[in-house]
Order: sequence, then structure tokens, then C-alpha cells
Amino acid sequence: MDGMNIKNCRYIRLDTIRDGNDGVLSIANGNQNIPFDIKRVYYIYDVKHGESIRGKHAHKALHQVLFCIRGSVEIVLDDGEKRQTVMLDKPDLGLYMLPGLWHDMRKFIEGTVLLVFSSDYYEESDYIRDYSDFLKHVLKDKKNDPVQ
Ligand code: T46
Repeated sequence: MDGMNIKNCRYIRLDTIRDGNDGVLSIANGNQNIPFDIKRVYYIYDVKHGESIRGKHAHKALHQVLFCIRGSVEIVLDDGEKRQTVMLDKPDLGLYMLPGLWHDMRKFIEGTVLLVFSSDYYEESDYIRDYSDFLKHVLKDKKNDPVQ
């Protein structure tokens, strides 16, 4: 697990139960190892291998944890000051993304399934889909909370 050098995100490792040759069971509990009440679960799959880039937005209030439960995908994270690319390719290793984090998902290999636990229902008004609006949003937050 590489170090995380940017704000508003961290890894979450799920507890797993290994059953010899009979497989592994990974457990996600809302308000426990997933640090919010899970209101919505969605998953992304059948992404064309190659140039597809999803995401390209930030959220104002939504908390999410991403798990790549099959295959692999790169997540590019940007907190408005720094940018980091992380690879998700382990079913028990989640990426917790807090509000105020620009992200995109790219380099899906064939057969990848990206599972997302979300703290709220889908609400388009929670999305910031323009990068310059995101930078303004981050700057506004910093002025309100200068110790960040
Ligand atoms: C995120 C990343 C990781 C809905 O109607 N309901 C839903 O619950 C979701 C997630 C999406 N939609 C609609 C909105 C768009 O018309 O489905 C369409 C595709 O959504 P979007 O382009 O936002 O998909 P991604 O893969 O770019 O982003 C998704 C989530 O939307 C987003 O919150 O953080 O996965």
C-alpha cells in the first residue's frame, strides 16, 4: 500500500476471512470500517479497456469508498494543491474519498468491476464537474478553515 500524500482521502483495508482453498470473504460494515452510514451502493463495469476516463469531478458533501473487486483501475486524485495516482487492484483494499477531492478513474483493464459505497443518494447538485470551479471551492474552504 503506497503512502497517501494528499488531503481528503485514505485507504481502508477490510477484515478478511480466508477459508483455505475455498476462498476469501471480505467484510464492510457501515459506521464501522466504512466510516459513514451507507445509503447507496453502485458498481461500474464493462468499461472499454484503453482510453475510457470516468469521474472528472469532485463532490461537495458526499463520502465514498471505492473497491476494485475485480481487475484493476488507476484513480487520479487531486486535492487542489497536489495530485497523486493510485492503483486499485485488491478486493479488500478500499479508497476512502472525502468531499473536496477531484478524481478520475482510468486504465480499467478488461473485466474490471469497481464497487462504490456512498454516504448519500445520487444528487447532481453535489457534483463539481468543472475543474476551475473545483479550485474556487477548495480555496473558499481554505479561507473558512485556515488550519487545514
Ligand atoms: C463518483 C465516481 C467514483 C445516477 O443516475 N445515479 C447514480 O447513483 C450514479 C452514480 C450516476 N447516475 C447517473 C449520472 C450520469 O448521468 O449516471 C450517469 C453516469 O454518472 P457519472 O458520469 O457521474 O459516472 P462516473 O463513473 O463518472 O462517476 C461515478 C459517480 O457518479 C461519482 O459520484 O465519485 O463514480
